[in-house]
Amino acid sequence: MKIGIVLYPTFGGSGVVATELGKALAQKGHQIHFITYSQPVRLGSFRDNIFYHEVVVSNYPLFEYQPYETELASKMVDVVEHEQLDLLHVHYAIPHASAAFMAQQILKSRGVNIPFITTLHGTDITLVGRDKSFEPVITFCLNQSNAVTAVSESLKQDTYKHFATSREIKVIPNFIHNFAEDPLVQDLERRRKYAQDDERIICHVSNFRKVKRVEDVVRVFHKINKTVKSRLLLIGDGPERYNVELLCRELGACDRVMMVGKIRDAANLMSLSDLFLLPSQTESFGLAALEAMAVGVPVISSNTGGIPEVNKQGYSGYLSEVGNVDEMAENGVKILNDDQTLNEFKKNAQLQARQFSLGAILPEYEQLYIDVINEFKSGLK
Ligand code: GMT
Repeated sequence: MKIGIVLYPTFGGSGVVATELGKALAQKGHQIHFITYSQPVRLGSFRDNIFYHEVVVSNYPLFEYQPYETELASKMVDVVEHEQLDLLHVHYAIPHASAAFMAQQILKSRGVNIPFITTLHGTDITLVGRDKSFEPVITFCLNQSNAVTAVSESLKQDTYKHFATSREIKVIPNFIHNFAEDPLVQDLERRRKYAQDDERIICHVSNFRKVKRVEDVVRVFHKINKTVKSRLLLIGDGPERYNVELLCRELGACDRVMMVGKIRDAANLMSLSDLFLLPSQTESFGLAALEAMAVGVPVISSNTGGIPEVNKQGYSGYLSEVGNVDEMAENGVKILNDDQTLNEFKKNAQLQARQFSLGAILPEYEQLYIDVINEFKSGLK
């Protein structure tokens, strides 16, 4: 198949999932055309069957806000026509689904027919999308998409709760392919750059937005460190970073907190740690937690949204109410206190992550593509 994938090219989970999906499909022989405003960070070097089409937004002085959605729709029209694509798959509803609908209608007027699939990722539904100003457009696009998928059952239910749609939404969970060979083996030489052998490493990865509650990460770490000597490794960057730094200073914890900023291969660093913290306010899935589990790192998380579909209570980690930092810290100590318990959780975390392996999830997307293309074609007859 020839598939156009529209995505955010950043470190965010939806961009990561879309890029990894495209790479895996290309490896299976499908032709993949990424359409977005800069080269996706996870794309790496180019491979067979992968093409990248950049959306360039004009900077005309009249525009206070650049018309990205219009440029994106035009680019989709151009790529579909000239590359003769079979399908468009857009990740994150805003504004990709409405741009896809516009492209589909323009193409139809030119005698080209193509279906599009919308994959919902999270805040396009739970935060941004719920904003009343977006509601009519999102509801319309959900109803117009040739298929809609959500990355968790929780996100599917949230969509029905917040939008006037009864259309079928298929749950296809996020996936992972980067498993540690042995969840109990760490690269000690590299680990020693971050902590001493008698210290635990606690880790968090995010875009440091409010919804991630990174201050809770610092508070939970600070409490754990009173009982179990630890270091905190913060990966990523974003608007909350300054508040997080202030809190570290206030708690006198700066010397034990390492902020490494945005890095491409976070899983590599995560594999050096012993515990992952994800205390988010809302999280449709929690891809970062899955990435940690795959390299053998247990997870202390909130029990919000789709996280309980990923992290299993008392098995791959523990879940608590949002904001319950005391319980999160107590559970962290339970896991980190002795090597035997920690190793049990490490093994379980990886076993749990295996349920979301690429090999299990990729065929679901491929089948969906085939079904949507066939159904669309038969509707044209
Ligand atoms: O919705 C967002 O916050 C952005 C999005 C992204 O691009 O990072 O994250 C969401 O999609 C990820 C991939 O499907 C999920 O793993 C994240 O849980 C989800 N984020 C939230 O729901 C806050």
